[in-house]
Amino acid sequence: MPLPVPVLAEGVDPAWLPPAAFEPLGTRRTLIRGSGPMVETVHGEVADAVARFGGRVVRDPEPGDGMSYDLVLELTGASGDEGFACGRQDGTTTVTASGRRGLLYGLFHVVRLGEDAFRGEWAREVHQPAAALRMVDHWDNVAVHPVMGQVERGYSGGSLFWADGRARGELERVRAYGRLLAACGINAVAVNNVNVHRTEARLLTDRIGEVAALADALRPYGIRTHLSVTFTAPIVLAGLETADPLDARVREWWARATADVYAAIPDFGGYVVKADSEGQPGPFTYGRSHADGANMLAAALAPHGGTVHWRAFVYNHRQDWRDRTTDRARAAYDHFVPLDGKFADNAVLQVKHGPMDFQVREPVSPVLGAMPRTRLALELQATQEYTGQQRHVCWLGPMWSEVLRFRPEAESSVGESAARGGGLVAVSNVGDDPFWTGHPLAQANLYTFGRLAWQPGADPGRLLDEWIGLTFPGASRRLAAGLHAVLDGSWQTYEKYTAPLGVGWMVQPGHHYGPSVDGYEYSPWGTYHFADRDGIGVDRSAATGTGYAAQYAKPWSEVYESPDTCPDELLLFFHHMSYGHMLHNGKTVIQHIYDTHFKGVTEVEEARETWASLADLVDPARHARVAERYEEQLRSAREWRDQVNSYFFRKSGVADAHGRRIY
Ligand code: GCV
Repeated sequence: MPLPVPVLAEGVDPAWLPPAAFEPLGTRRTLIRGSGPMVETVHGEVADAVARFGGRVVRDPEPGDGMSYDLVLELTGASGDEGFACGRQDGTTTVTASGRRGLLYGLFHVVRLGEDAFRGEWAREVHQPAAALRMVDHWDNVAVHPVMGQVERGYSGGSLFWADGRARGELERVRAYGRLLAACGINAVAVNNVNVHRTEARLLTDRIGEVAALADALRPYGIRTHLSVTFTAPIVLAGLETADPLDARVREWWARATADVYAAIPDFGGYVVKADSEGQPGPFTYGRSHADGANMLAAALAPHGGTVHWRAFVYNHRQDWRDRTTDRARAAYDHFVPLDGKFADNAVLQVKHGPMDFQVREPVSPVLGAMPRTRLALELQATQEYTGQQRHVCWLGPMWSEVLRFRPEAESSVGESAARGGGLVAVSNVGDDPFWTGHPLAQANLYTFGRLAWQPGADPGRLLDEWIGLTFPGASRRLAAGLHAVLDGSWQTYEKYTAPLGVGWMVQPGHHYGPSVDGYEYSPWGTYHFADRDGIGVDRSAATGTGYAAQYAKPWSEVYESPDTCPDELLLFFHHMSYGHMLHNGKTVIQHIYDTHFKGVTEVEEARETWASLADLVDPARHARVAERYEEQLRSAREWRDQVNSYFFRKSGVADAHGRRIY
């Protein structure tokens, strides 16, 4: 039986799968061959499209039925292969896949191509995802957390999965979410926050049925479900007096608990673990290493084909700002690189893209080039914790692409090694908001992430074209150009009016929205800029600083070591510089700060105008939501400009060369 396409509740935005995107497919004759659940998903999609647009769909006809087809979708096997081949000959476009998910991805490829899928002739192309794991991690709490709320760092309303301590039970919306994810190539979802509190811990055991219901809803779209677990589960859930990873009773408990999980969810993906980090418990309590901790869970998962994603986000968050020897940026490398080669085959070390915490500009984490014998996954943040919290437009495609293309060592880029190793992960930016991502244009971030996980070397601009083509079917040139104008450079615009030259932070403590230059300066979190009357920045050189620059292989260790060769945009991350230091761009540090902050605000003003000019081309609800958010973005950008410029004017005493208003 074809699986019906999920029905969206009134007012919920179809995002990049509006019915109109299916028109080229829906007006044609399609033949589907093969059997199995995913074929039913594909059949349901085509049946829905032809019901709307008047085409036809036929399933496994008798040989010699005499019909000719515009599209043939054929599943030839039942392997785990996710690739597909497609081509067009003699008026028929053919998609073949030997694995079930491949057929679904092939179908969405045809949808993306639109009319082009049915034009001319083209040779058979093979499409294969670079990374086997393409995951979104939800930082969703089951119970509303007193400080972090329902979704930690969530800017899109509540959770799709949980509400006020219980499973939300809106599985049709979850299905629709799975469908959107599949259409951009994502194949795994972790359904709860990595900070695992008391209620959430129980998802592993007596509440596993609630996770199984989500897994059932997501499975038809090729998505495996993962769970964040607490390292102390044996203590908090079973009353053992220890969680020591080398204790036989602990290991046995995990083995049994994991077997029960698989009894409920046979294709369960595995565990995500935040250990010894920001108050979450971990193996250090027992004098054990992170490899000991990860390998214990890997052993429990191995008989069932599961994987543990162990996060490398481990650092001292009880620092004293006067201690200049402790450098948070060094922490992941110092903790994990000595463990290279010690992790089990089904243990993946999940590494944030930068050494700090998803700032608008950070160097690529040196861990990503330093553990050749460990499966590494790259973790990106789609939720815009430090990039405007989905009130600001900040399309992160170009930033992520830069990270993925970076070559920490000669052999491979970050994208290539993550794809070969543990995969690509993004912290989700989705919630129960009618636009899914709060800011409608933030949908482009999730879409771009999925497509980059499939093909890390892809040109992000081309992926944005895809997103525009799907989300706004038949978009006029003016609309497409307008969308590019507001999105293409939005990351750099955001960078201009916030913290300068890679120094980071300068946000309001706690919620991280809006400027506070000294917000974290004297705090225990280890996030400093060290600005004084003479200069700003953190000396991370090997010669005179914390030695962080030496964590990179050559040439990067040398490039970053000296202010002469360090790229401007990272200068203050690596060096403490005088305000009068001349950048490669021909400006002094202080003048660069002033200029970028004025420029950033101007760019937001222009983007707001551009968006206003598109009112006749965009659905009114979507247009209004974006327009309203531009008002806030502009207010906030001006606040950033004034706070940052005033702070550095007062600190340095250096006037703006152009005499603009600085308070
Ligand atoms: C889930 C940052 C965020 C935390 C988050 C943490 C992490 O510190 O502010 O909210 O916790 O990263 O990635 O674990």
